[in-house]
Amino acid sequence: MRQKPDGFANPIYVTKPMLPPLGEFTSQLEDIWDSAWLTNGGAKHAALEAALAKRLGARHFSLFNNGTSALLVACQALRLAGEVITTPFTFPATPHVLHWNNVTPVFCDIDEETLTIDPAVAEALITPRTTGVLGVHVYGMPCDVNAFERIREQYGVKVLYDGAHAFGTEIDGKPVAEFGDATMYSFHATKLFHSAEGGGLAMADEAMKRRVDLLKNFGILNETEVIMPGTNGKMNEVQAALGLVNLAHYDAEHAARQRVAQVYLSRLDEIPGITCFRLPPNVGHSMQYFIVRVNPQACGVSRDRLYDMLKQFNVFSRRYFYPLCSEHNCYRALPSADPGRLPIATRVSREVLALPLYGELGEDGANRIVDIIQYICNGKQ
Ligand code: T4K
Repeated sequence: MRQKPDGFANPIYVTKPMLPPLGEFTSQLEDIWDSAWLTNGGAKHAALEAALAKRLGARHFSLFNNGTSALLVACQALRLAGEVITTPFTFPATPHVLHWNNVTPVFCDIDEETLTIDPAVAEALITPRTTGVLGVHVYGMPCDVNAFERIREQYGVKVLYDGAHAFGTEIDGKPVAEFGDATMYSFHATKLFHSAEGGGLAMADEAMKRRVDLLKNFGILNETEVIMPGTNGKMNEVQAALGLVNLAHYDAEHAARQRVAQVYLSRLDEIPGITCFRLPPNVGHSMQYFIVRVNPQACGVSRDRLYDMLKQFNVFSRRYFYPLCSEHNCYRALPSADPGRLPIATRVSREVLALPLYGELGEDGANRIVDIIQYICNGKQ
């Protein structure tokens, strides 16, 4: 057996937030101090909203304090009600926003290759109560947007995308923001582009943008008129300032992550039972996550064993998204949560592992992680 590789001296997590030189951020903070304007639609908010609309190719765009608020408000603005078809293979925020809007999530199985909701299965789940589809561009892999466009037109349902992982994702050169009624983005610290916490909503329709902007600020039209029951979803000036600084470093971080991913792609597939999740060549990659699927029979080691063993080398991978949302107590009683109806999602959730992906890891760090995985799998630990 090969010699045991050294573990890392410090913990290596699934991600490490991009942090700009501190001076760039403090210089933005000086503007905020000078203006004494901290939130409620200040200059930084306006600048970041405009910059991101351009960067993401969004016809209309609204900033939020986090991605979950953006999705909550999108459900309100699109007047989703009754049932909405969604994926169980996602972060819990996705079905939660439906629940908070008194909408029943209807879990739909995923496609084996794309890991996004299968449009044929989704179509079969449409009932007279269905008002929409909430698809997730999971790991930055776009849903079958053309199939859902047809479903939207044929059945008159809304199509909302959770694009929390899809900053920069393109299909045939077109940004994902161009598809569906709206797309949510998350700018959480764990995302490549982030504002510590933050989110955004790209929308096709100008009237929706007006409604969304009201809804995220309590429905306040002016000092004496509140025209709808809104919430507080506003991004503040400090978040927006961090976003502005980080946006300038986005391309460099994206390129650095591509170099890390290239190491994984070139070496991991050689390990029996490990398969890298690859995006098709017509999809521009968000570089948000690097995913492998573990086939325990071929590998000799289960996904969970690999996940546990990696910790002994100070590598903290993540099992995004296990368990499925449909397996959590708050959803498991729903008829659509029956694992028998979700065979692909159930199996895939037991195979996937997110490996560390961030620029600072470097090719050297990625090579060391591959050496460790090779050692664990070859030794059938
Ligand atoms: N839809 C989808 C599909 C999503 O994936 C998410 C969020 C949302 C909706 C909701 O968007 P937001 O409302 O959050 O904008 C993390 C993130 O908190 C969450 O934003 C993200 N998805 C999810 C996939 O990952 P956890 O519970 O895994 O986070 P945590 O605290 O375990 O962090 C993961 C690792 O990142 C840590 O092991 C270390 C590292 N880390 C984390 C933080 C917060 C750092 O190095 N520095 C940090 O500041 O949820």
